[in-house]
Amino acid sequence: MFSVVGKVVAFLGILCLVKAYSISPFIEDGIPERANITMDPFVKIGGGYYYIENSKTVNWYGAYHSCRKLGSELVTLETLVELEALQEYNLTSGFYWTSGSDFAFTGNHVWFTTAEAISSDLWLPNEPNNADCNERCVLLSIALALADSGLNDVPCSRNTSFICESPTPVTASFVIW
Ligand SMILES: [Ca+2]
Ligand SMILES: [Ca+2]
Repeated sequence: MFSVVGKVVAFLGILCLVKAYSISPFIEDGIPERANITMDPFVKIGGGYYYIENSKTVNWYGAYHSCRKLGSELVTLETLVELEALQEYNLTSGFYWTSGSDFAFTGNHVWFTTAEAISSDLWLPNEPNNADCNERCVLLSIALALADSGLNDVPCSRNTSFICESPTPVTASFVIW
């Protein structure tokens, strides 16, 4: 995305030199409301763009594969605010795969896509517990109440729904005079 924006800016810069136009570029995160552009099948929730799969259930690896096919990643919850936004958007309770796992080091749960540690305030009570020494993948449990929503480590073979998170799009606009 940035390389495309860079090329456009370079092109307009040349145009500016040749024709003596004055051009001011503006680059911003996300898609402004005025642009009327959709990110289908992703929807904007809070500050991010997500695809919530409710109709089919797959194991963690199948969920990862499905998100990659959409050019996205399994959801990564950086903050409690992000969890809150998803919980408020989702009007029904449900279970969803996230990108969390402890594949590399048992008990050291990280977001698979960023390798960042999972914040301790996102877990459900008494989780992660690695029950039967067989829970390596991180499930998001969304309940009707935020207080009952959170993360749980479960077996990666469980078939469940999933949430994909798209990289934040960048919008470039130009004023020419
Ligand atoms: Ca995120
Ligand atoms: Ca568990």
